Formats: sequence, structure tokens, C-alpha cells
Amino acid sequence: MFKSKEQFKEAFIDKMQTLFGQSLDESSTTDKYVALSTLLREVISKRWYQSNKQYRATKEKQVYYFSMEFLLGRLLGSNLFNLGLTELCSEGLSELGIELDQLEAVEHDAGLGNGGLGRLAACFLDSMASLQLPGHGTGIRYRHGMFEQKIVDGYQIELPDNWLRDGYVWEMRKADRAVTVKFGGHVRLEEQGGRLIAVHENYEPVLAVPYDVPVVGANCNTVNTLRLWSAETNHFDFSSFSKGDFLKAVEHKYSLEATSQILYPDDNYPEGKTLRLKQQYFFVSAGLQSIVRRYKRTHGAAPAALARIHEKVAIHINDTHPALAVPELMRILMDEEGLGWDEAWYTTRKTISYTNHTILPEALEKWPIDLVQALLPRMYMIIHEINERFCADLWKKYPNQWERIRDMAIIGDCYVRMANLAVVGSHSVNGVAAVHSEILKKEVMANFHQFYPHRFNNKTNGVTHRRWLAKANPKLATLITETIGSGWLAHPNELASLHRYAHDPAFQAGIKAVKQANKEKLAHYIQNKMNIAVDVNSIFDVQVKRIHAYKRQTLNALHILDLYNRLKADPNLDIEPRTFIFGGKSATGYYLAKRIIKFINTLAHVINNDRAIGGKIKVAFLENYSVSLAELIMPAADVSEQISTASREASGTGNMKFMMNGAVTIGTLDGANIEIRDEVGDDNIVIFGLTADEVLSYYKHGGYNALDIYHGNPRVRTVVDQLMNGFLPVSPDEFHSIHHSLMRTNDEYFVLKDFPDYAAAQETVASLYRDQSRWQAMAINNIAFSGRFASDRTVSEYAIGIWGTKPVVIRES
Ligand code: 26W
Repeated sequence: MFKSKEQFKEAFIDKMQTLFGQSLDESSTTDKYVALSTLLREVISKRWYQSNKQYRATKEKQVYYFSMEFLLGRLLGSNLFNLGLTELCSEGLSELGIELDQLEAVEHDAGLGNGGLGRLAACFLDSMASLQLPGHGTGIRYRHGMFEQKIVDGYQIELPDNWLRDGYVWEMRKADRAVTVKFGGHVRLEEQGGRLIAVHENYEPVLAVPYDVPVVGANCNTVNTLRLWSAETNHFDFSSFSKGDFLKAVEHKYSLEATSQILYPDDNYPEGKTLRLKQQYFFVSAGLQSIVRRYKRTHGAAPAALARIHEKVAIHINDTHPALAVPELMRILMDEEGLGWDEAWYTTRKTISYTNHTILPEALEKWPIDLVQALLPRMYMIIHEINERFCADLWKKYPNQWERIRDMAIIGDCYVRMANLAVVGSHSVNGVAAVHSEILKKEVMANFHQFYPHRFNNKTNGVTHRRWLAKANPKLATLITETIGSGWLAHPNELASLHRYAHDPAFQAGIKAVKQANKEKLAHYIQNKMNIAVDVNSIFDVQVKRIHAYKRQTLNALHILDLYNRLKADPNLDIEPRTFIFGGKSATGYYLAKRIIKFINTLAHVINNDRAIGGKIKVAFLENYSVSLAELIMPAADVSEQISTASREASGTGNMKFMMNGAVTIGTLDGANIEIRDEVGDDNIVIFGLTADEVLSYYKHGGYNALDIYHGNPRVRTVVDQLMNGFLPVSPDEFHSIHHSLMRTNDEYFVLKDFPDYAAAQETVASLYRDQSRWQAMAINNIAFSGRFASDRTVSEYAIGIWGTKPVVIRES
């Protein structure tokens, strides 16, 4: 580590020479970024080596977090922060005439995820390392991550993400640790020495090569590993090649390597593609093979040792995407390590735990039997056997209850139901917020909860306050530290003592000034990128998240239209000026979501260009919402829009990031919003709308008629009509699908039902904002009570309650 600025500067200049053979003056910004990152990587590598060595020596239990997505964003800034080097390096660089911010901006976001689930995995990695827990990630090294979104004429256009274009400094290829994953072929059962052996023939081998990314803990020596698997092949079709069919030979190679080429850009919106199933098995099999190999080296390779793998290894599956871990661990333990079914089953279940992240019925994964059988014949055999045994147990407990058993079966209606597999094959099932976990137990998985009452639990989500407060909002972090000391960095619950300053005029002024500076920065960005001038004294009202019907961007947009109508009717209407900011991507095949984007952009076009309303409201849809953009947006928000239909948003995590940055939530009683309200109290949040119980009751018993609202409420009728009546400068059927979802399919997400209450809540927001000292107190209380939503709390609950792992303090050498 660098003891001083001088030492750092010297090392940096030296690195520029050894790496590129050039001086600082000759180097580009990218060169400087690479030199700095490489320098850090060397610091990190020493700790990485020590961490691995000491993990082996202490033989402590290791956790592996299996996730199809890790939405890391940029790492330079967070690595510097966790190493405690931000200040030293930024000062050192600035003495060399270099701005650290500019170097950070060079890094491509690692966008290996869609949204909430992927970013949660990234926050957990940061917290595991920072709590000194031996916890590692297992995932896929997608060649192309989340697509880059362009907005052209108001429409979303998708461009391929090419994050590896300039190489990726943070990864280390480990070619010697590659393993083979087998697809297709057939499996024959053969008796050998009194045992049935599965022989897999004519399969297609895909080589899985790991790329390791170090995960640096804050203020400790821990460096854990995120192992991302890449599909490669040694196999080259020489027979085609030698016959002169070069193309065919190359095609074959590419088709095998396709497995890790792209991230499916679907969030809560499944596209049951074969390649996706292939990806799932690919990383699960590779990950488990490498874990078992490592376990055998440390703890012994005899079957008796493997029967106890759950004592030293915990495997967590992030939603059902890695649920093949259940049959794959069974396969390894039985086919490769010689355990019998019962032993293997006991161990597998004790090893694996599962988190559910969604109750949207259409997002629950299921795979056609034919597909599973053809692509993964051995997996299918094992799943089939698990199902047979499970159904037999059910029959014993519930004789003749066909309906119940049909509902709980792992295989049914010609599909493999991944959630059922995950519940049956794990020892713990958790939801991600209190209300969500209750809905799982009472509704979605009620039968399973009756059968396995102790398996279910809640772990409310969290976000890393290091990235989302300390790093994203350095001005706020400084102000907090000046006021209550720096203890909150290690113990975010200490933020609570800010509560005492909620009504302190000087502190309020400080909070306001920080917010203002952050708003100016965002306003600059909006001006430069979109050529929209926004009023930095207006309320920054923000909804950024994936575009999805249940998240109800439509409710927000219709309310903006209503506000615009009122302003047009009365240009003197005394409203609090507002800037409505949106951001988010739609799944590529999700037609309705794409029209919602166009709708928002159409509103922006109409409203921003209407001089008659005197700039009182503005609308901006920010292109390409991503982790890095979120780091710019969260600190600048006054109002956080968390308006999903109650019961549909499992938790939400954006809500927590906004709160930490002092935004006030307008939201429904859904997901973690409920717990946010419990922390801050009713005075510091604006709640509206149906409750989860009410929504679930409508879904079950009916009783809602959207047309009643439409006919009974003139403001609602006007905005709904404006979708189709030529009021907006688009072709008449442009927003037909939105209109249809509200009026023809009875408004599945209760947009119209909640509209009046939402509009009233927005008035409350405006009047609260007018009382600036009241508002600043609310902002301060939100920051003060956000400690509970730090992922350090969440991860330590997982460690104690599910994984049974404890911290390992890594010594320097
Ligand atoms: C198969 C298509 C698909 C892809 C992704 C279905 C479902 C998913 C994810 C499970 C969706 C997701 O990201 N869920 C979000 O998880 C967050 C972290 O727990 C929660 O905060 C969000 O409420 C939830 O929508």
C-alpha cells in the first residue's frame, strides 16, 4: 500500500512507463485509467492471495452466491473507496494535473444484469467482503451485457453493449481452472459392481473458463472472488475444415461459444429460450464442479468427506435461475463421488438455500420437459426422481388430495417448475421484504409453507451504503461525518443520530446546499445530453427503474398529463414547479412497456415546448439508465416515486438508495416501502393507494371495474381519452395498447383506481415542499433512518440465519 502521496505518484508514473513505455504527458485518459487500475490491482492481488490462503488454512465455511446476474457498474471508484485510498489518490493525481473523476468515467459499466436482482447481488458481494465473510459470487461472463438504450423519436432502440471492447482490468483469466460442461447426448444406466452408474454419451462438451474478479472489502484485508464463467471450446470441426468447409467449422465453434455471449434483457418478463436454459446449466455446473474440486483439496476426497460438504459450503441461489444447482449437486455427489441417493439428497438440501424475488405469475420460471430432456438428459432423470419421491411423501401426508399434490409437484403440465424444485431442494426459502415473505407463505407458496413451515423466512433487502451514499454523494457524506463523526461508515445504524439535527437550521441549510449542488450537476447533464433546460429550484421528482406495467410509470405519466391539463385551463394555477425525471429500460419484446416509454417522451415533447405554462413543469426521460447514471441521479432527487401496485413489487431497492440520499418517498404500501415507513414514521413519507390485501382480494374475488372510475371521475376520463383522441401529436393508435390495458382488460394494475389518491398525495408533496424547513426535516429523517437498509444488515442476517458462516479476519501476511 502507498504510505504517502509522494510514493503513490512515483508508483503511478512508473506504472505508466512499464505498462505503455510512455510518460504522463504522452498518455491518454484511458491510459491513465488503465495505469491507475493496474496499480490498484497489484495492491489488491496481494490481499487476494492472502485471503485465499487463509481461507484454506482456517478451513472455515465458504458461501457461494449463485446468480445469473451481477450488475457491478464501475469498480475503480468503489475499489479505491474500500481500500481507503480515495483521498490520497485523488490528491496525488490532482498534483499531477489529473482529475480522478475523469479517469473513473473511462471505465465501462459492467452491466451484467437487468435491474433489482442483479444489483442486489453486487451489493451483497460488497457487504460480504466488507463484513469479512468468506463469500464469493458465481455467475456468467457475458460478452455483451445489458443493451445500451438510445431514445430515437421517443422510442427505445437497443444497441449491443460492448463492455469488453478495451479489455477489462479487473478480471483475471484462469485457463488452468477450466471445466467441461456436457450438453445433449443420452444417458445410459449401467450396473457396475452392484451400483447403478450413469454413463453420458454423445454429448457436446463446452469448455467453461473462469474469469475471476476480486471483491475488495472496506477497511479490512479481505478480498473475495467473483468467478464469472465464459464458454469456450477447444473443439474445432477439423473434418469440415479439411473438406474445405471453413465456414461450417467456424460456425460450430461459435455455436458452442454462444452460451455466454449475451445477457437476456428480460426482467420479470420471461422469454423461454433454449439458450437461456443452456446458460443456466452452464454456469451452475461449472460453478459446482469448481467448488467440489476445491472442497476436496481442503477437506478430503473420500465419499464420507463429501457427505459433509454442507458443513463447509453454503450455496445460495438468487431466484430460480440457478435452481439446477439442486439436481447438479446430486449428480456430482452420486455419479462422480459415489454417494447413494439418500446421503446425496440430505447433503444437497443442507447445502442449498433459495431467495424468491418475484410473485408475478408470468415471471415464475418453468421449462418444457422436452427441452430439459433433450438438452440436459441427466438433469431430467434426477429431477424426475426427486419429483417421484417428493410426490410419494406428499401422498403419505395428504392421501387423495390430488389437487394439492398437483399444485406442489415439480413436474406438471409438461413443464419443470423451477420454484417448486428450488423449494423442495433447499433448506431455506426467503422473500426480500416482510410483506413479500408473508404473501409467499399465505398465497403463492401456501401449500409449501404448510408442508415445510420452518423452511420459510424473510430477509429484507438492502443496498451498500458505501457506493450509494459515501461514494455517490461525497458532499452529503462529508456533511454527515462533520456532524456525527465517521462511525456511520462502518455502522450505518449510527446515521440515526442525525435525527437530533432534523430541526437544526444550520444543518438543514447544509443539507439543502448539498442537494442543490447535486441537482445542479444533474441539471447540467440533462442540458448537455438532451438539451432540456430544467429549473434547479423546481422539485426533482424521479422515477427510475425498469419499465413495467406493474411499476406503473403510466400512473405517474397520466398524473403529469392531468397537471398539464390543469395548468392549461388556468395558467395562473399556483403550483410548485416540478421536473419529472424518468429513466429505465424495457425488455426488448415487451410491447406495452415500449409504448409507455414513447408516451412519456411524447408528454415531454408537448410539455417542454409549451410556452403557455411558463416552464412550471418539465419532463425528461434519461437515456440508458444504468448503475453509473443512478449514481448521478439518486443524490439529486427530492421525490422518490415508488408507486407499484401493492403486492407486486417484491421489495424494491431503488427506494432505499433514494432514502439514503435524502429524497422523500411517495409510494404505495408495497415491498420495502412499508418498512421504510415503519422506520421514518408517517410524517416523513407520503403513502397512498390500495393495500396489498385489497389488491389480492380483488384478484381473488373480483369487484373492481375500471370503467366505473373512468365514468365517475372527469379528470381520469380526460387523460384516458387523451391517449387516443388526437390530443397528442402521434398517430391515433400509437397508445392503443396503453388505452386497451386500462379500459379493455380492466386495468390489471389498478392505475385508474389509485389515480385520485395519487393525485391528492402529489398535492401533499407539493405543500410539504413549500414548507422548506419541514421538508428539510423530512429529508434528514430519511437519511437518519436509512441505516436499516444497508446491505451489511441484510447480509449479516443471511450469514447468521441461513448460511451459518462467520467472519474470517485476514491478516496482512
Ligand atoms: C425469467 C425472466 C426473469 C428475469 C428476472 C424473471 C424474474 C427476474 C427477476 C427475479 C426480477 C427481479 O429483478 N426482481 C426484483 O428483485 C429485486 C431484488 O430482490 C426486488 O427488489 C424487486 O422488487 C424485484 O422486482
